[in-house]
Amino acid sequence: MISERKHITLQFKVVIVGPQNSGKSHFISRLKGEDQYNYIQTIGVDFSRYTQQLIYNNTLYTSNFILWDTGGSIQFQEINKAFYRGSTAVIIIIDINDWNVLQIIEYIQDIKQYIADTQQITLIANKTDLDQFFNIDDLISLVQEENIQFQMCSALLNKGVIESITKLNEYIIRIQQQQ
Ligand SMILES: Nc1nc2c(ncn2[C@@H]2O[C@H](COP(=O)(O)OP(=O)(O)O)[C@@H](O)[C@H]2O)c(=O)[nH]1
Ligand SMILES: [Mg+2]
Repeated sequence: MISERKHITLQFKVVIVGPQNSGKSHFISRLKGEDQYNYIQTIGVDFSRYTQQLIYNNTLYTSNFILWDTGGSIQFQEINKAFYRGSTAVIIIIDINDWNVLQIIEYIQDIKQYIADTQQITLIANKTDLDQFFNIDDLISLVQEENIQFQMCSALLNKGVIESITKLNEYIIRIQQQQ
């Protein structure tokens, strides 16, 4: 007898933070399948939805991401803390050409003050197309120690964007299956 595949629908809030101009809104525009990104500075927070289906352990998962795209620069990090409430995951998008390892780690530590251990952090190093970034080996080992997922992408070239979200989705589903 062929067993029927289970279908589970999930919905989770994901907050996207990072310094101004790191590519957060461009990243989301790619997820939404837009070919052209028209730059508009994000004021406050923009909301979008992204749905992805995955089969995991013979179960079909439909994951509805509610994405909170936060505006503002690093000085306003304090303001973002209210946004983290109730989120399953926090995606930090940085411009990899802009910052060194120390600056990135400091930024992550700052955010960690405001979120619980159960909220997954994914670090996304964007703008890999510019090719001016440092050797990332140190960064990778540091984030692994902190149980943070790491992805690289170029929103401009639409490379690694879907992969980043898929990896996060798989992680969330795995955790959910363990519960
Ligand atoms: N070269 C390059 N530019 C990018 C990339 N992603 C975003 N940008 C550009 O960087 C600028 C800021 O992007 P935006 O998404 O608005 O930044 P936000 O402030 O983090 O939302 C825009 O001109 C984007 O087109 C990328 O991967 N590579
Ligand atoms: Mg923006």
